[in-house]
Amino acid sequence: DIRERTLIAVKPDGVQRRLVGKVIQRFEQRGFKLVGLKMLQVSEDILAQHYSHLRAKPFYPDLVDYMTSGPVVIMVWEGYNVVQSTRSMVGHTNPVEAPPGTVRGDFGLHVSRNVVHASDSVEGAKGEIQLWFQRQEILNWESCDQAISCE
Ligand code: YYY
Ligand code: MG
Repeated sequence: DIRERTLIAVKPDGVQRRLVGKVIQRFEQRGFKLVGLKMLQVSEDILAQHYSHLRAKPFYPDLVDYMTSGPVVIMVWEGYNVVQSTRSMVGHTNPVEAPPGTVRGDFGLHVSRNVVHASDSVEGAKGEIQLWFQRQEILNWESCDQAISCE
């Protein structure tokens, strides 16, 4: 599906370390289309929904502290197989296991400071995009290189 979408976020450590541009550049270069982008201070409420599957984990309180420690940049990216492709570009959750060339493998040091978030399934992405974005914040623009980018 060429209209597949995913939610990508540069987490507070990535913003603090001035990695926002580098992260965006990777997905642009790969050929994906940016259709939503904003910077915000995350609330505990939205985080509790976003990470509801992790609420019982021992690291959850630290995860909340980390994710609310400063602004994040959240984005919606669109394109063919964007969920799977961006997951592989982001790399394993634990940067130690993420190969060089991936965002976490190139920029991350520790599982609790792993620079970015990326949705892990098409269904999950739909829910996350609804949670983080209003409908009118996502732009359906046509790119001039459609033939090249398989749109
Ligand atoms: O999707 P992904 O971010 O790769 O991993 P998840 O299993 O969804 O965990 C979300 C988030 O939780 C992870 O990016 C860092 C944090 N975390 C942690 O701090 N310590 C762990 N042992 C596992 C996950
Ligand atoms: Mg996840």
